[in-house]
Amino acid sequence: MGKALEGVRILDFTHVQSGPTCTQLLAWFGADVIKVERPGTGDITRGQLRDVPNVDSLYFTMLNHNKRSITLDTKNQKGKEVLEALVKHCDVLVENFAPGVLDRMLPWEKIQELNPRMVVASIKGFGPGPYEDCKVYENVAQCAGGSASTTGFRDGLPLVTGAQIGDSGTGLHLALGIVTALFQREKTGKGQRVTCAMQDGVLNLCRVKLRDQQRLAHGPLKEYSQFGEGIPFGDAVPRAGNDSGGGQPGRILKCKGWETDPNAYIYFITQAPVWEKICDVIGKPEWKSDPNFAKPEARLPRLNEVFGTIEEWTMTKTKFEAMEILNQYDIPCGPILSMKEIIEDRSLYETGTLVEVDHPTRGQYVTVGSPIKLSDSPAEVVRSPLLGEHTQEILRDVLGFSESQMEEIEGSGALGGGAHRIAAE
Ligand code: CAO
Repeated sequence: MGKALEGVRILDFTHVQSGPTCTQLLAWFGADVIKVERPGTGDITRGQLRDVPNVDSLYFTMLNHNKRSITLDTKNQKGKEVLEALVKHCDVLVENFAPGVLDRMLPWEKIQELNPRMVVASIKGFGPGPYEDCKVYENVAQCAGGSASTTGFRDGLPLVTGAQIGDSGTGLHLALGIVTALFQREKTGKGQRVTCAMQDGVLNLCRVKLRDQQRLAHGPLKEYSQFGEGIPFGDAVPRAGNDSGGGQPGRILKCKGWETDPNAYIYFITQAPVWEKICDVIGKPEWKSDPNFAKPEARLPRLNEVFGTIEEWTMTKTKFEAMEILNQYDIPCGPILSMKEIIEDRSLYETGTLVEVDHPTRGQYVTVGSPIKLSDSPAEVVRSPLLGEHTQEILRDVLGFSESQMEEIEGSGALGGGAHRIAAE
């Protein structure tokens, strides 16, 4: 059996992170992703945060696997003709330009005229409204989508998170929108526009905080530590530190070695069904019948005492020892893993979650493989393309241009004066 998205061809105008995560996902599942890049520079991330001189950055390589690259100046007359030919030969156009750029490059009406089956998918920072014309990067989206105001500690600044929920999160949303539109096209024969605003994507991932905003009207949020500390709530959802966002209270607790190891911690959840086991493990069997601790509701005002006592126990164990013991009793918990620990975990390579990739100019590096595993369409990770590596191949094999047509296009400067050839060599 072939790959799930085999036969789907994507015209990829994405750059930086949000859009490329989306098209990388589709490429993993077998779509032919043709990344169109500006001659000379290409995706700006090729040169950003470089660790090795003159080599595509990890920023770029880790977001652009399994794609082909063509350099094309879409502002050049011949380049425009190539672009229109590509539209006719592709199923989906994906872009995350600043607002208005695609309309200037190739308006929706023109795309429909060229290829009524085409799905056009866009990421923007904001949806229609007061901010629709704004350019947006990851942390702007985290701030505008409600994440930053609810992340961090009550007495500290709003915090952005290391998880790229604005960029990669929106890319994921868009990928689902694209396959959904393709599924509908099977029935209607028509393409449609798919749009995802990064603010909306972040908010979708922060919906439990919007839940809490509405619960505030009916009283304090008792599972928040500040309730037990007697600190009144204001009119907006506060930052909750490491409190669990759900109905089972949780905290990050110190483990053996925390004084010197910044990651010697464990996340511990006092799940109600295993409360009695927790009491036994931490040496507090009397809490099982104590009215102040026996029932979840009774524990809520005492979370500092509960977790303080549990922490006295976790501090006698390393995070891995604690994990091993707690798992025997089905007590939900998780070690705080550093990126160093993750990259050294061989079991993640066995599942394809981490992958070692060979790159012609960089050598070997590690990347994150597909977190979505399809039994009949395994996602093999193929290195990212060099700038313009597939320009000739795409003009010839996808668009069917003859040698003389290709020479004419090349002569017009639309491909960047041969820069693609040099890069490919
Ligand atoms: N040939 C010729 N011109 C090209 C081209 C090509 N192959 N590819 C792009 N361009 C041109 C565009 O046509 C546009 O020109 P005009 O403004 O004259 O029409 C120009 O490049 C700029 O594109 P851009 O606005 O997308 O790039 P930017 O650096 O100004 O902005 C960003 C970058 C990310 C802020 C903006 O694209 C954006 O807001 N995108 C939407 C939100 C998003 O995805 N943000 C996440 C990025 S990851 O953190």
